[in-house]
Amino acid sequence: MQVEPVKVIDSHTGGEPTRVVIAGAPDLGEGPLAARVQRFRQHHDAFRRAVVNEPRGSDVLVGALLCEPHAADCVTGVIFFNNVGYLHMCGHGTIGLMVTLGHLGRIGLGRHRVDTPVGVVEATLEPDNFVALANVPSYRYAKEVALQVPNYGTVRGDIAWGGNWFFLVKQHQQQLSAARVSALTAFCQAIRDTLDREGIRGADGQPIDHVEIFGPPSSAAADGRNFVLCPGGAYDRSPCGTGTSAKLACLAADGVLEEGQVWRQESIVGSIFEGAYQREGDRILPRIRGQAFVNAEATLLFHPGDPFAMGIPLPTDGEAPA
Ligand code: PYC
Repeated sequence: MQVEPVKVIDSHTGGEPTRVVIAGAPDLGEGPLAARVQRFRQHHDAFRRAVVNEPRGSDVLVGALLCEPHAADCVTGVIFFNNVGYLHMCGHGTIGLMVTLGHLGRIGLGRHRVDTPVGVVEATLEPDNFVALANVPSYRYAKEVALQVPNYGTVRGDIAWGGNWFFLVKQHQQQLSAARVSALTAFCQAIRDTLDREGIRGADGQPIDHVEIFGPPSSAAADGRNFVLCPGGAYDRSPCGTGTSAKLACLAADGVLEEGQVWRQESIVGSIFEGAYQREGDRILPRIRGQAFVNAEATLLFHPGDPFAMGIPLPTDGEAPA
């Protein structure tokens, strides 16, 4: 069991929390970050649970473990994780990370490279806690895949990569309002269960672990609203950086958003990310801009007599996390 205290800084990006581990993390060795995630998963998964699961954390919390970058000229490496496993990339988390590094005085305003398990991303720290993230190349993998979803009937959606795998649904009977979070969660969970049952996956057989549904915005300040179900069952309070990248890839593929044109994506709690893209071959290069605030500096303590010092295990713990 972990005994050394762990230093963390909490922030939120459009309402979605990120907990950056700045000291006390296990040593994951050297090499590409994709290999280091495997070591994290195989040898230190209890640390993940201890940082983000109850009783210290909650289902919605995303953890960010800082590590030495492998790629050249990066200000840091980062591995994102949540209540059930590891994220390939995290947009809101990178925005929170940049504001956190700024808060610590480790970076100044301007452009910085960050190493992640799915490649280097660039993020620009701007005044007033805004961050513009140049995310990984994104693309639509499949268009209008029809699912027979128990209790909901036929649901059609696109499969797209935006740094994580998404199933994106434009047409449905759901009203997107914060008061309907339970119903929206049940709908998206039923979609994800169907994807799993039918063996529908992203490229290289990767699980589609995020479901994103769309509706009209609540005001003229945005172009659309979304609700995003994350892998561990929580919904994203932010408009989801990787989800907005996947959305941009679909808008680009449908020819309804021009290169450089801004798409303002509203979340279910009303926060907004601005997104735009440039084409690169058959991919797009998404740029996502949002704002984050540091809201706690804390030390996580591990009492030897605490039966839940390493977090309350979920029923899925012990299964291979995504
Ligand atoms: O912002 O990319 C994101 C994200 C993924 C899961 C939660 N937030």
